[in-house]
Amino acid sequence: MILLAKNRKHKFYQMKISHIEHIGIAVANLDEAIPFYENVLGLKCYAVEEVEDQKVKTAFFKVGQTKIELLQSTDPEGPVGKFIEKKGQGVHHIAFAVDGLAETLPGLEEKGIRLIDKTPRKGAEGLNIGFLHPKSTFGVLTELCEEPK
Ligand code: CMX
Repeated sequence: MILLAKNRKHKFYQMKISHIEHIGIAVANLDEAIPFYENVLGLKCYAVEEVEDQKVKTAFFKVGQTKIELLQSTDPEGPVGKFIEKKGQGVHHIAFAVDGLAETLPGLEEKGIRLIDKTPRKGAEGLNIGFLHPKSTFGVLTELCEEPK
């Protein structure tokens, strides 16, 4: 009953996810992690990019339509530096490709989801991105991404 009422309130808002855009994995050192993905898993690292405002250096691999994004922190006080300090290396976030990111974020906030980014900003590979806080998403840091139009 309560759920029905909630859904009715948000009947004009519909999230449109097409696929998992990437999975972000925090590693201590890219130079040590990349050979595992290339030589053991047989994937090809097609890009290495530093995202200064996120205090990370990233390495990308394609797995079908989805990518693996390795994240090495460039600053112990950055989000990935703090994550590794607290939890160690491992899965850091999951990113979904969505249509209409700018409309999606306020729609989620209206649903009571805690946003890290209230409006889209630029992420790796030129995508527009927005993060949802892990305390609102059952412990999984969740990113939404959209190709710029
Ligand atoms: N996944 C799940 N939980 C996480 C987390 C993650 N990746 N990062 C932090 N947390 C949890 C912590 O464990 C902690 O939980 P407890 O309070 O239960 O201990 C809580 O969130 C707060 O953590 P914190 O260490 O105090 O860190 P902050 O609150 O300063 O920051 C967060 C946490 C998620 C808001 C911050 O990391 C952030 O803004 N992340 C989004 C940006 C980002 O991660 N950028 C790097 C990737 C960039 C890219 O892909 O290009």
